[in-house]
Amino acid sequence: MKMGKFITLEGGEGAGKTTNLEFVVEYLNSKGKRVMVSREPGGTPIGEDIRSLLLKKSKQPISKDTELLLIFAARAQHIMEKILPGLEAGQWVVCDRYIDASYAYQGGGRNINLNKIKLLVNNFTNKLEPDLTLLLDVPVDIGMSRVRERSVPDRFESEKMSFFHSVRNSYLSQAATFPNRIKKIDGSQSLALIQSEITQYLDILLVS
Ligand code: T5A
Repeated sequence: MKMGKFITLEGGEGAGKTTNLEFVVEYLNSKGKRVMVSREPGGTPIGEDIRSLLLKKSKQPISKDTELLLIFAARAQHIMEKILPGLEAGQWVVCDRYIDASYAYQGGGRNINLNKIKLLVNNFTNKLEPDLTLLLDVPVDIGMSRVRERSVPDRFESEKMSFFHSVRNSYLSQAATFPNRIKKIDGSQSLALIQSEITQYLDILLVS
């Protein structure tokens, strides 16, 4: 059976993932691909409930291990209920964030040992890796000013600047470790330049 391809968009807060995800979907549709769009945390009814818990600011602190486990609970459901069935039906799945976000936010940002995260990846993701990850990289101050202009900050967006610097460094180190899969794009450029780079990566995937 011909499987679809799995593409993820990653980056810090306000990097432009959602904006460019729409472009990816339109481009793939224009090439005749059937595309399913999703996001993490979320993507399924259970996952969206978990997302609300994770993003909501509350007086009750969520421990970092609880946060990690909630994210992987949502992910396990997402993979089983939505991503794998979509890929098996030949759809291309385009997802706003996936496993790399856990290494960046929970590993880099929260300083959780990477082996703990790997254990969850190895046991609860069906070993499903993206075919292509577009990492939109922007300096933290640019990303945060975009986000703050837009809406009231959620629980993650309310973290200290040092948290976001660690997240960014962790993403950059993953991109350096997996250059074949993770394509780093300067997200502070104009959308036209960003999308012309994205098109080049998609064209390679379309013929592979
Ligand atoms: N999380 C998630 C974890 O901690 N671990 C995990 O494993 C996972 C999966 C929610 C949170 O969950 C955490 C991390 C997150 O904090 P989210 O909603 O996907 O995840 O994350 P956000 O980063 O909050 O999403 P945002 O919508 O804020 O950022 P985007 O999608 O990167 O940015 P976007 O496209 O909405 O753009 C933001 C603004 O900038 C403008 C846009 O028009 C928009 O107004 N913009 C540009 N302006 C000028 N030039 C450009 N090139 C621009 N690109 C975008």
